[in-house]
Amino acid sequence: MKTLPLILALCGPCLLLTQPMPASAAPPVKIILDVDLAEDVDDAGALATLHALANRGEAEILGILISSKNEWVGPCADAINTWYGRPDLPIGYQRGHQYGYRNAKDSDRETPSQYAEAVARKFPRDLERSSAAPDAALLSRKLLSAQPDQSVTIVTVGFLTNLRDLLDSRPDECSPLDGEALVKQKVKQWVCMGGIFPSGRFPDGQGEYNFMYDTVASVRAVNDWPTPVVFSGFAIGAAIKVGARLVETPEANPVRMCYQLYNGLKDREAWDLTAVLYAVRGASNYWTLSEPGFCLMHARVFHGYNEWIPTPQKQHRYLVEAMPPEQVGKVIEDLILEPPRSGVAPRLL
Ligand SMILES: [Ca+2]
Repeated sequence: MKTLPLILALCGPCLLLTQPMPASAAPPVKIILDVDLAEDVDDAGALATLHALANRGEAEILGILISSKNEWVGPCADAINTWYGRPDLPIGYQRGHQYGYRNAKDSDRETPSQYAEAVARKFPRDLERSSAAPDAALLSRKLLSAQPDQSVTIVTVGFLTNLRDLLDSRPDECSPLDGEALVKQKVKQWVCMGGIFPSGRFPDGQGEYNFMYDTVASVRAVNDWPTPVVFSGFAIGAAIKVGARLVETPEANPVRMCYQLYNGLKDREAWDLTAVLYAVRGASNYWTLSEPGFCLMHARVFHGYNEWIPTPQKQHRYLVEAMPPEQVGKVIEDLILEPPRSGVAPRLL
């Protein structure tokens, strides 16, 4: 936006009428990002991608939701937000029961993380523990109700506990609408890293991790979500690997430390990062969209999996590879290497 007056002065208004508007001229995409930030490290990369896009004026971050059960994940997310100069970004933490392949016998099972506690202890942040953050579903209601109709993109790169709880939420002081009606009114689309398309299952019969982890929530959220949904399925992010070049960023970068502790700063599949990139920039020339259909979730003995049913009656689509994955990876890598906004003074504790 800031370049427009300069272009106008240099080129005159006639040129503006004949040239495509720069991407930055579009209003920033309003994003709520729901991460698990626990058993894998790509959530940290997804947060970095989103902050970089916000710094460029392409995204407005409304809040971060945590879908894993781990008291250090919220503080870790807060540390990353703080590094990027957004220490007061709202964070919501899941409160729902989780029933899936890892926790069918113990719904209170913690989601382990190789890096969340160490990063939270090392970097500045003020959230003491995840459960000190508000209920993610109730925070979502508050954030959504304050926004214009059909304006918010929700991105999930973890489990679907929070979205299930949002759909099931009752009217409150934020809105007289129940969860489904509020989502239908305020959400433009849901972008979900999850599922396998179009097959629905790996050759061994298993479903995709994010869908399986809290299978009961996935069935409710995916089958009943009342707005358009775009899925970045397993294969899209599996073909793109980023992370090793974070070694070029300062040691005061908590995202670098997440990758360091997870895999020694090696490249890692970019599943979660692709969902953020699509949510903000759309398919661009990176991907194309599938035909419309219904991503039907099955709950087979808590090992949930999806089935793709093409139909013009539903508003589900999935990403299809277009640009070579390594080129998309370069776009993502450039974003996660970008420094925080100027004026932010990073430091280690
Ligand atoms: Ca994730």
